[in-house]
Amino acid sequence: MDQLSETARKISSMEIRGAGKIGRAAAEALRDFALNLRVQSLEEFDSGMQMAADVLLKTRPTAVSLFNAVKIVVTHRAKDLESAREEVISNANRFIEDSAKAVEKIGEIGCRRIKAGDTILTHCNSMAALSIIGAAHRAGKDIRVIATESRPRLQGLLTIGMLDEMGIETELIVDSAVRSVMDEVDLVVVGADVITANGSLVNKIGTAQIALCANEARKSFVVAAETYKFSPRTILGELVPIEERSPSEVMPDPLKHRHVRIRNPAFDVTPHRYIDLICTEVGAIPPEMSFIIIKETLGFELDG
Ligand code: RI2
Repeated sequence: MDQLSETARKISSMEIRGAGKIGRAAAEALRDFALNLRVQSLEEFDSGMQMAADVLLKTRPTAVSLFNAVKIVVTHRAKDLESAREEVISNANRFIEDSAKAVEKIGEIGCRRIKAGDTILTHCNSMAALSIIGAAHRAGKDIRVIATESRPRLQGLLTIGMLDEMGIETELIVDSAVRSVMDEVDLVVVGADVITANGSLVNKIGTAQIALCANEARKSFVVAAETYKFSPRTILGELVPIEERSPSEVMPDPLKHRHVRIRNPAFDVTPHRYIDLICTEVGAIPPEMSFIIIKETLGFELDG
């Protein structure tokens, strides 16, 4: 339990962050928990796993990768304790492996949309988006990247570090400079925390403004998202909860003003009409096809 609580704490505090990484960390924590769970019956095993799942699910309410990873790992058809344990462990290992392969495949698929000499704008720090950018660079397309700072957590600084490691020409801008540089941009490539059944995107705060700018300037807006970033529950009519984080992330010192409070929504919603393409590991799709992706790859949740 200690290890599981430690993973939950790290996800909550964003020491472990990025939707894909959160899913993989949850799968790893559940695998290790299952391995060490000392129980006598299948029922006790299932309720122990459910308790562990609940601890993880409480950490970040928006990222559906967490929910999908947990569901994929704990779902088993075994009829006895040891087979259930084995199945859960192999589910977790498969999820971790598939997730890494998916990110690579997205790079292969998405980089075909990038032309030699393109300038790409990206926001926050997405491994899936960086996979596309990295694949384009390795294909010798001579690209340039403009990365936003991504207040308040400044994940843009992680992005510029990774781009620099790859040897890609990069410029860092403050979030409010997006419109000023948009005329120089050929396409925007961002990651995803959630894709809904109607193809809308929930991603790091600021993404929706960037999509509006791109639309107004007639620039392509591309999303990089593994299929486990799609939300099955949105087919059932559920809205995606938007995580509001601590005001101290925006301003470390408490405000002296009595009538002012700081708000810190971590994500926003980009309507599907501003999205040109979603690159997944099973293909590049228009947002309108999201419903089909959910039905075909995540149908497990539709029974309740
Ligand atoms: P990958 C991040 O959320 C960003 O919003 C990013 O676009 C998204 O996860 C996907 O990241 P946070 O954990 O899975 O920083 O593509 O809040 O790495």
